[in-house]
Amino acid sequence: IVLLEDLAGATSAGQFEVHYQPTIDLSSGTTTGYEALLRWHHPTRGLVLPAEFIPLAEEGGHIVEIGRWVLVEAARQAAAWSAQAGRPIGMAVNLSPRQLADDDVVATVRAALDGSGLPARQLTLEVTEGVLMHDVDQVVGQLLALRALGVRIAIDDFGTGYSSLSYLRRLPADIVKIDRSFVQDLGSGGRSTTLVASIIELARSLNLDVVAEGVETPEQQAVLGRLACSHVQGYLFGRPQPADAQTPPGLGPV
Ligand code: G
Ligand code: G
Ligand code: MN
Ligand code: NA
Repeated sequence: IVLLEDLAGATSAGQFEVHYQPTIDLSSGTTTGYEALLRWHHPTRGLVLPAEFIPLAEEGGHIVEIGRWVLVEAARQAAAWSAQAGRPIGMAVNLSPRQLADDDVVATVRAALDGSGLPARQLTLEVTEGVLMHDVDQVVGQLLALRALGVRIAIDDFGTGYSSLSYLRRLPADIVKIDRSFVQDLGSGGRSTTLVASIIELARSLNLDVVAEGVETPEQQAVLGRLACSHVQGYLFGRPQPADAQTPPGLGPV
């Protein structure tokens, strides 16, 4: 309850910080972009992770203002890294259901792009099955309008929902992010390897890019390489960190 009240002034008080986790092209080993992951430096509680405050911010509606700030910040950072690297650096930003249901979301995204100069194709918006708990036609309409700007849509935590295949049918998407629970079990002899192989194949036939999340071991990386997974994310390649703690993406191998 204290947290919910504290959320109201947190954005203007500068208590939020974006951490960035690299996304790697598995065949070349280069960083192609980053995922923006929000952190809250609470004045008395210290670091609060999104699992604790995003649900509250959803409920209280603060997520719209917070999300706007994240988009502006992340787009600006991606534009700066792209200039530094001399090549396009992508940025993925998580959008919660309430943000996507907001009438202003398209204008918000466009403003973040315009303000930063980041080309729209370098921005990915990540959504989960939760968005389908709102009016499906409205959500699909918003996603189509966002895509019309040129941004890409990723289905996050893919495979964990009750009807992941139906999201692929209903949501306009460009990327699937394989949930880390599948990746964790890779190579352990269970069914996960077959499931991940199937997701990658499915994505390929639908012309979608794939990002495997939560890669922590060289063994998992090797299996994903054999399965020709295009992109990976995980502690093995980099933890979410502040921008100034990152190796600038243009400067040397990752
Ligand atoms: O590292 P991690 O604890 O950062 O993230 C936990 C969850 O919080 C993830 O499911 C992620 O999608 C969500 N999350 C992180 N940053 C943001 C954000 O800026 N906006 C929204 N809506 N969700 C976020
Ligand atoms: O739900 P979403 O995919 O947006 O959130 C990503 C979450 O996964 C964040 O909380 C991030 O910190 C976490 N994460 C990223 N890489 C790894 C990893 O290799 N292992 C584990 N356990 N968590 C990870
Ligand atoms: Mn995500
Ligand atoms: Na995810």
